[in-house]
Amino acid sequence: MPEAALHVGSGKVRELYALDADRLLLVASDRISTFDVVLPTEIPDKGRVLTGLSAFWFARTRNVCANHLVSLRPDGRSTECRRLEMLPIECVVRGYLAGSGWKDYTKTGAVCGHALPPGLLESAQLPEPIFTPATKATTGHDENIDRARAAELVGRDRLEEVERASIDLYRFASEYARERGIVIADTKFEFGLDDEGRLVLADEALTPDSSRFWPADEYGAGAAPTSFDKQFVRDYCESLGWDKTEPGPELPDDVVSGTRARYVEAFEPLTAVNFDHYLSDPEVVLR
Ligand code: Q0Z
Repeated sequence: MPEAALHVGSGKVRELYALDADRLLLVASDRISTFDVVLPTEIPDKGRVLTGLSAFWFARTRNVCANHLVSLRPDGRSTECRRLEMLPIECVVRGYLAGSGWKDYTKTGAVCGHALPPGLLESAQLPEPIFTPATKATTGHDENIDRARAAELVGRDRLEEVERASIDLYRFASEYARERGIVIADTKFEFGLDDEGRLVLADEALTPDSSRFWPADEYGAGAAPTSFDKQFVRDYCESLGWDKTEPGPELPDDVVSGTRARYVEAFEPLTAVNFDHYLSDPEVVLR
């Protein structure tokens, strides 16, 4: 199998290779970041959980929006995808008031130009999911942008199309996940265009790395819920008094095993696939 593949990009925890002129290989590592720093300790199988979940959602949402997935590789951590012309915006959908959305709301009563009812508590579910686009920052944090700026970047009609697709995808996935014990508080999609100019969902989708996953049984408005996947890592890092600059701390074995278990606990109820079964036959999540 090892075919010539040119490395074309690195994310914090993923790598991108070109297979040929119109195919890319997206590889998810087991690296984990917290407070925007990649830690020196890996979480075994994290890349496989995220790749399997993403592939699962691509299979389930193909009638909501076309996507870039061509095939899931036997290693379970890499996917072959169609090479697209990527749109220069991050398509964030928020169903709950968390992170920068909560901060904006406390200051202005609105989130990225969406006026909201007064008196909402931190983590409250919004009356309707809202679309809050951002620009892709090459360094540091993505920057929220208003509709006018987003329309300048992708065009007015395309913006309407990605907003509808993003909200439809979020509604589908968040309802599905909520019935299985997971709140998807918000999520970030990336889209591209194929040679015919059709909108295609790309990148990873609806994973705990691109979304806030909360355990539904711990969810309540008025507090910041625990993170489904990274809470042990955050708590451990906070206990060290680490200043959150490079380099990050090594993780002890119990934090690693607890965190790996959390990823598997997100994967199994969502996909209805036993994770060991996924490891022996990744395509099970596409069926
Ligand atoms: C995704 C990224 C990663 C670094 C480009 N289907 C596609 N067509 C064209 N470009 C992309 C995709 Cl997914 C594309 N990224 C994000 C992913 C490492 C950067 F794994 N950049």
